[in-house]
Amino acid sequence: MLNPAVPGFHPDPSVCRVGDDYWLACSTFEYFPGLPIFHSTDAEHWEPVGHVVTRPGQLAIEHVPTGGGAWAPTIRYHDGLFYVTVADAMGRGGLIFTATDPRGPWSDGTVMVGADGIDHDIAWDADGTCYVTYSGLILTGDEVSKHLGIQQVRMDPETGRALSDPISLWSGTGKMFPEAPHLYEVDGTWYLMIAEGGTERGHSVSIARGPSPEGPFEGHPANPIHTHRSTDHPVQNSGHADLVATDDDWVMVSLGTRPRGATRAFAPMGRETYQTRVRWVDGWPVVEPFALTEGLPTVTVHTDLAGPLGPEWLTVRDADRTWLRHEDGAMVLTADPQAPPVAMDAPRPRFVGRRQQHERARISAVLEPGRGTGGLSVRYDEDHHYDVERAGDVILARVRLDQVEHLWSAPAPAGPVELWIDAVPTEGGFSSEGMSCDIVRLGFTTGNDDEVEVAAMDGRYLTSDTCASFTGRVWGPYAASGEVAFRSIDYRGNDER
Ligand code: 6LW
Repeated sequence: MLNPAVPGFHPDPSVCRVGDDYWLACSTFEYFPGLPIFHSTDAEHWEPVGHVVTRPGQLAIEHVPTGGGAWAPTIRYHDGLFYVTVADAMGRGGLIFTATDPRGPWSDGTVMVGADGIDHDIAWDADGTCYVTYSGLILTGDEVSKHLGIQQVRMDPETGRALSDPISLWSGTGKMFPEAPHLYEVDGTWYLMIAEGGTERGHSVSIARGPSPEGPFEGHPANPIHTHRSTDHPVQNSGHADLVATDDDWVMVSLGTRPRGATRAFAPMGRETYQTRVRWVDGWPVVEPFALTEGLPTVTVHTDLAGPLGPEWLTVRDADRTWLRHEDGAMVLTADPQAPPVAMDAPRPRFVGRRQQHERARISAVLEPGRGTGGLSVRYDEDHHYDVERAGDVILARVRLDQVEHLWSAPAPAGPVELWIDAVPTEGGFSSEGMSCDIVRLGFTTGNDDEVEVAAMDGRYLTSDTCASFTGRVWGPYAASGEVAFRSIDYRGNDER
């Protein structure tokens, strides 16, 4: 099967089928728009078709900490309505969104009461009773990070109110962080599939079965049904899975990372969506290992900034984007006068970015002269980003790693300037560079098409293994002061190994 199925940071995938259409949703944390929806007619090739969260107020991400916000949706269909359940972590809490068309618009989101946790699954039995099964991780208060295992309530999906007290269900084989529960009824038997081991290198998928949606569940004697831990598989951290039946067999979607370097320690793009086939043997699913697809073509995307940006362009904790406009064929970003001295240190920077989706990637943007300062950034979060910026008559390259800021500079050419950021995978080997995933080059192109590299920085410090597990690199233009006009943006990526 094509892998990655959805490259770039698209973790915690959930999938459902309605007729001949398959729909997939992923986490987006502090980014907006939130919870992308993908469509497929073959459960292998996925096309972005919209987002659940497209309006202020659907999530409360404006002030969530890094990695807070939209965690782990479940997408399901019941009685003519699509449902997406999700935890707005450190925001509104557990939510139920509904839509008649998964392309949108989706509802404002109903807060769940009585189902405190994350990774809410939603399922119905033949009588129409609704069950919300979730991971009982406590996110706030004195017991923050305490884990109550896999829990379940009966739920009124219209009001969001639990109709029963939480019951504890089978919670795996004893690995840490039992989460990502999903319920399935297959030929009269109920299956409870979960992730356990944590979303890093110990991640795995386990399953149990029982006579009812409330159990009791008996664990598969051959758990985990899927893991890549301790293997040399190029995709690691795989887990947090969902299952869907196709005409011929079943498909499992799962998150995974592509760590690189001599010891495969660093994954620049964070957790992506992968997929593989599943067949049922003796009443248990057998999951085929997934393989990376070789020889995919280079992807080039030219974004004309005269008109509105596509849905792949994200802002950070910011749903209104009043500071972004299109004028005279350019995109104009207005800086925040209240911003910190380093614009990309802001929790809500005047930045709009797209995911890095390839191991070798380059982004470039033509910056018009005058009016203000700004540039291009590759961001993991407000404490970890690399920027290339035009500031008056100099081009700055900046590395921000927590309290450390380092700058390089070069004279800026007159007139419009093309800024670029280039992620170049290392060749491996046991040199310092070879131990890393890639080198991130920051520079500009002169009017004579000469490339000037202002700085080259080790990319290991912008990965899900060093910054934080949940998101991935997002690259794009930002404004630091005044107004900054960008004429065009180009992205080029490939996965040559
Ligand atoms: C997600 C949970 C997890 O809700 O992290 O580590 C959370 N695993 O399943 C965000 O991805």
